[in-house]
Amino acid sequence: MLGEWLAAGMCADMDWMQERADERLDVRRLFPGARTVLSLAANYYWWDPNAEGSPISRYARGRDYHQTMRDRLRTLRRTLRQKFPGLRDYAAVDFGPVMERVWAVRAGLGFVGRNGCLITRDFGSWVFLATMVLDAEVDRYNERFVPDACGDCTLCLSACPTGAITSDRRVDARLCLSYQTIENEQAIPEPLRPAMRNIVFGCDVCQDVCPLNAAPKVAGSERFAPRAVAQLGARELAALTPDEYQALIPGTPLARAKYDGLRRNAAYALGAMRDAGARELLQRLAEDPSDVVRDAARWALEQLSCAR
Ligand code: B12
Ligand code: SF4
Ligand code: SF4
Repeated sequence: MLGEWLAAGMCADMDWMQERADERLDVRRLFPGARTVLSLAANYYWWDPNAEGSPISRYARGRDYHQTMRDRLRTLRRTLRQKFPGLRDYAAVDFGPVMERVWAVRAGLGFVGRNGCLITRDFGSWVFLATMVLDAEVDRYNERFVPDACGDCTLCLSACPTGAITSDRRVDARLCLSYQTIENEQAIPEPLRPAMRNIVFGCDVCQDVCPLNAAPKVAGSERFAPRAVAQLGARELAALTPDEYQALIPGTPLARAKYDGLRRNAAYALGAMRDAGARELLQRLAEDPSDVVRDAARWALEQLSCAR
């Protein structure tokens, strides 16, 4: 399935998905001697009335989850090695060449829904995944899989603002606003921009509409609590100064978009929302030294001039 997704070009310009595809498909190539895969999920859902309505997707509102999950993996490694000295492992969160959702399904943590997300029984899809490969066999491995609970529902398919979800549960990154706002460093393709209404970093639309996410539980760790940046709207994000950026963004997932990428996204969002109150700010950004910010602000100003 990964091969078809790559061959169809659905990974957009994420070349790193192509480069180590053989290791992704077989952990024994990634970690010779692999005998067991442990799959871990952590609930990150958080309710903070000041952050509801933020244009930043939920996963990115708190401290960078890579660090939190790595810390947890380190603790697990220490515990395992105390009990089993000499045990070797390979551990990964997100960036490692590991099919984390596939392993989570095999480990019985959940199933992959029509929106392409791993959905757990207890926490819906608001979970981060991490994977640890061991060079030893466990006594018992999972044999009970979580059944598909999508049934006849197709809410995520119709809600996706860009039609990025295919009928066979794949996400075409080229059309996905999560990819566009996080990974794409160039201008976002024009046909997708009007869909960026209140979407500045990441996208939660296909998870927000999911009935299996209707009763979320708040995460147990303060590390997932939204930071001050989650109280800002698209206008404030577009207007961030370098000093404000330094105070608010490092240590959160938002740092991946960098200063210009974040302001670029926010300018598109203001244009998509036809926010007339942002005209002056957009006029200033239309003269910004950054090409991507300038272009986004000019596009946004054009949207204001066609506003009814
Ligand atoms: C590339 C990537 C993206 C890309 C492409 C998304 C995609 N769906 O492929 C982009 C940038 C768009 C993206 C977006 C998001 N991502 Co992302 N992403 C990844 C990454 C690095 C690789 C995913 C991958 O291999 N894709 C290729 C496709 C073909 O594989 P797949 O997604 O695993 O899906 C296949 C399998 O699930 C398989 N399958 C389904 N059921 C079964 C059953 C069995 C038995 C088997 C064998 C296979 C199988 O069929 C699917 C289609 O082929 C993973 C981390 C990792 N290393 O795995 C994080 C990861 C998947 N992302 C994550 C998150 C949180 C997100 C976002 C929610 C962030 C956001 N809010 O904006 C969105 C969600 C978008 C969506 N609807 O999927 C989490 C997923 C958490 C979850 N509950 O599922 C991960 C696991 C990161 C992590 N460590 O927590 N992401
Ligand atoms: S994350 Fe947004 S753009 Fe991507 S598939 Fe889901 S709803 Fe569509
Ligand atoms: S919205 Fe419906 S179809 Fe989509 S993942 Fe949730 S239950 Fe499945």
